[in-house]
Amino acid sequence: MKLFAYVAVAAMFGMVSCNTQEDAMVTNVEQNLEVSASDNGRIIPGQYIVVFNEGVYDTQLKSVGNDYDSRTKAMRGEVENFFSSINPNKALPEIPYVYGTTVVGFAARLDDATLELVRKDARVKYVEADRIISIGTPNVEVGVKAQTVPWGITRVNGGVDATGKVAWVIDSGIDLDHADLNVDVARSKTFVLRTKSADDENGHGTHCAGTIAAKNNTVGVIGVAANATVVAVRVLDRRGSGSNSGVIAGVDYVGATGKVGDVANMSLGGGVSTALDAAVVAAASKGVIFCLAAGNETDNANNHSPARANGNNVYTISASDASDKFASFSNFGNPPVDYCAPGVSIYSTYKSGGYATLSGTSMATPHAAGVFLLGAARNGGYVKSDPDGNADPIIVH
Ligand SMILES: [Ca+2]
Ligand SMILES: [Ca+2]
Ligand SMILES: [Ca+2]
Repeated sequence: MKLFAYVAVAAMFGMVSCNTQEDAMVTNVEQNLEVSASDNGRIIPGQYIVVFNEGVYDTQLKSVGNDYDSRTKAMRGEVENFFSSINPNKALPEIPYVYGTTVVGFAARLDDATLELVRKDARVKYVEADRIISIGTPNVEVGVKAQTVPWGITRVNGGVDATGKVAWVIDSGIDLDHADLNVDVARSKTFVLRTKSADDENGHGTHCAGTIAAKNNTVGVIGVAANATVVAVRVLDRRGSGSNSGVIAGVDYVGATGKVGDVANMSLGGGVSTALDAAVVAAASKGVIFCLAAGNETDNANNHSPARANGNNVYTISASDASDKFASFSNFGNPPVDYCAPGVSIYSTYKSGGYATLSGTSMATPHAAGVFLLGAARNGGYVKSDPDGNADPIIVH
């Protein structure tokens, strides 16, 4: 296949697979710095995700209610107090993100001495090295045509009106004024540092949004849950790169702001991240249905986050082609994979008002997200040639 809209990175590097997180993380920092040849999966030197033990800040967070901005503001104050308490004579470190809804914690740039103090503090559950998450640059066919029904929409019994339903697309943003999408601009938000808009400069997020919910009108495509509202939660930049810490911030926002019955789409992934998995499971437990790409490494999905996360309302999606054959690139393994969905040569909306054909579990996942927006999922037969020997059900409405 020539197109990989989703390129996760874990296979290139050593993984954290033990429970002694802190030591494993530090070891991985060193290993990864030695082997990193590109931005994909690279540890972000000196940047860490810190998760507090359950309950440490319950009292403070309860007093501010459930609003995302209030919770993150309160949490920022607590994190600043935390640093004052462990390091009273030192200036605050740079703290790009704080989390107050799903995992409770923060991301910060830490020198080695401060990192040691953080790791030893009794309030801290674990510390992870932050990493780059990156998606590949796909080949793109751009143009506006009379409305067609892409094969995947037909396969999952989509194209059903879902006006008023809401899908959160945690990705590169969404083309906010695309004529074939209903974007909730007010609730769209960017978590990419030094950007102000959730508008999509890559195209990947807009493509996912179109498969979920493109309008049934006279142009372009139609989504599985046609005419539904999409909200851009921008965590990837114009190159399709982001950080685990930024993705967790996006999940935290959806966990605080999403409503029961909404769907969240995560067509991204990377190495194992305990914090990212925990954030997804916690957000989903509040009633938003999360659909996660299995990944494109022809690997066991248990080696990748958030694909390996399991919990209530959490579904991991592998990819099939138009013949119901398992896509050669798709990750596998049950659990965590729950359903297979169309992910090869998928035509959908793209940045700047365009349309494009892409392949990947990134494209399969929004088919599942659309089905869940329409209601309960059904088994539409089993995928052929599933490499784990346990054929995944193909999701349909
Ligand atoms: Ca359309
Ligand atoms: Ca699962
Ligand atoms: Ca399987």
